[in-house]
Amino acid sequence: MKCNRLNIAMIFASALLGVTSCGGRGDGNRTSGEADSLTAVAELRQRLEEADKSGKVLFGHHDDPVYGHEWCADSGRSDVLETAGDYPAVMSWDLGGLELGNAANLDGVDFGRMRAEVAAQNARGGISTFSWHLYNPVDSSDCWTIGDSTTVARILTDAATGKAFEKDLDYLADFFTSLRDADGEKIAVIFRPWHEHTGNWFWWGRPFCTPEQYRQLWEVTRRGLEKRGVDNVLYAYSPDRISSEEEYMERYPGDEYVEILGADVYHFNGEKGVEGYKTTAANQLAIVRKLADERGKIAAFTETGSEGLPMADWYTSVLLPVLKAQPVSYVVVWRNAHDRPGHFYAPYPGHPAEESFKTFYND
Ligand code: BMA
Repeated sequence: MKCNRLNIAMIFASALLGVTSCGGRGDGNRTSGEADSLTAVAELRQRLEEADKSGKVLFGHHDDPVYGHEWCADSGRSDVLETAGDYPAVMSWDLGGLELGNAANLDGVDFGRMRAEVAAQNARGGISTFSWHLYNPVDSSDCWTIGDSTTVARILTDAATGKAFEKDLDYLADFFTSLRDADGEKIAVIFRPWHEHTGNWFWWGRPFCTPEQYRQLWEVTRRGLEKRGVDNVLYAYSPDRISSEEEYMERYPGDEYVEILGADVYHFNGEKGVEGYKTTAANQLAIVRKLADERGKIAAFTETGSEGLPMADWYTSVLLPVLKAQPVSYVVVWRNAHDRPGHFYAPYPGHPAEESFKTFYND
């Protein structure tokens, strides 16, 4: 597909409906017959591949339409919509707590509402992606409780834990297969399990299992979901910051388990300074880009952001140059918590970063 704009365009949801020639369902190069012959998941893959090659980047925000800075559970709202003027092209969600049979996830998002918002996002032409901050199947402690380093091994070898994990997968499979459009067809989405495993903050992190055990965890997860009829999911692999291709690949589950190669890199205020983040993020994305191209995979910036946006021009001076240097299919910034005033990654109306965010969107 040919794109006539060389610079990055942040494609938001309405653009995906066909206003732009890149990545949208209204792509003039594709006949309706061709589109109809693709499964939903093949079509999602194709759209992401097109976005990935276009030099444009889809913008994503976690929990975008269900709460924002100082509002919660309203309908039709979104801090991104109320600042940039459009819903994000990608909405990110988390399934942590679903496996306990809870009605809402670990951040209080009702799963029924989430399901409805995924359908609304799909109807707008947007995409949804899911992470899973699941509770420990051994003792139901949260994912940041890392005292016991045997959990992954137990999922794989201990009958009782394996059974508990199979139950977790039952809940997950029921949820994924319940994502339906108005015609009752399954909606294709992205799933990004076992994220940031190169860090030491989740029980599946590098210090707490071997590379082989981590790979097996992916295998039981993906094969377990497939066995339960989940055929509407693309899988994303997303290490936290690493410094080499070898490190990126050390625990890679294998090409048969992954469609999207991602990276999570945050800009921690003061940690490394602006140039430190830009260099780290650019290096990371260059590794992702190279490996994705070699393997025929989609490249994505699966999580980033600057908490509280202390720099009013963060979107234009920091994130935009990183994406221009190394475009990928999409970028996701984390949530705007309604109950933690400083915990937000997209601006809200009246925030000093609003103007920079609009410029970023227009670019
Ligand atoms: C973290 C924070 C937490 C949240 C978790 C899962 O980065 O936002 O408050 O519970 O993600 O969404």
